[in-house]
Amino acid sequence: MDKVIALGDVTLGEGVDTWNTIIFLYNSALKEVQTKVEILNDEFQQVHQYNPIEYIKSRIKSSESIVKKLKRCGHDTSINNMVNYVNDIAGIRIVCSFTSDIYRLAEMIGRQNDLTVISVKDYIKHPKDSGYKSYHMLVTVPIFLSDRTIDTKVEIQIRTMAMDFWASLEHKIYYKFEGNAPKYISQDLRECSGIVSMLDAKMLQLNEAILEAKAAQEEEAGAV
Ligand code: 0O2
Repeated sequence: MDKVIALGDVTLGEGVDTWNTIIFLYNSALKEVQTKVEILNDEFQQVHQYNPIEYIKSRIKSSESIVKKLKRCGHDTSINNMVNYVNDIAGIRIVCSFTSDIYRLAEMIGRQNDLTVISVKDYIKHPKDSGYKSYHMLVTVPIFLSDRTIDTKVEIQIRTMAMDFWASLEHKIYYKFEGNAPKYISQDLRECSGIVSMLDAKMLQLNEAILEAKAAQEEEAGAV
């Protein structure tokens, strides 16, 4: 097999052609990871008659957002810097019903042989000051081209529907105020984040109670 190289180790030019090649690679990486996740979900459905995933969204970060992020982190705007310092150019968001599904999926993703997990940030066990909760995995996936193989980064965010609802709203507010939202709004958002956790815990508990009740009913029916 050809040598596998990391995208960050490739010497990159700064022209339109390089840009297009890079975006092609990130798009290919997104497709690869999305397919893997869909297969895991289908397998789970087949074995356990249950889908851990409610929906999946994927996107390539816009050039404006990439430039903003580079500047925010004090880097010059170059294609090399974008590849080396912006980890979420290719991003996939997996939205689950229950918190337990998040960890189950993360484990299944981590066990995929051809994915390399670079880092994990558990903002569920350790929420951000804003109240943000989500499970982030930075992985690389090999993209097999005709003459070489390039390991390409994808950020995977896994969260519940309630966490996703909160994060979408907070994202809108954050950007409206460019990070300077009035204190009472940030405070309210943190409180809402607590409510999200309570809702997630209650829904998980309810689901477990439903499964137990159903199993008991079936056992009873079988005994008759
Ligand atoms: P956008 O506009 O959503 O793309 P890193 O270099 O990876 O260590 P980074 O990128 O800050 O540093 O990593 P992190 O913390 O994993 O955040 C990556 C993404 O998670 C963000 O991308 C957001 O999408 C999301 N995120 C992180 N914190 C928050 C938060 O407090 N609120 C919301 N709503 N989303 C958050 P971007 O590029 O910052 O933003």
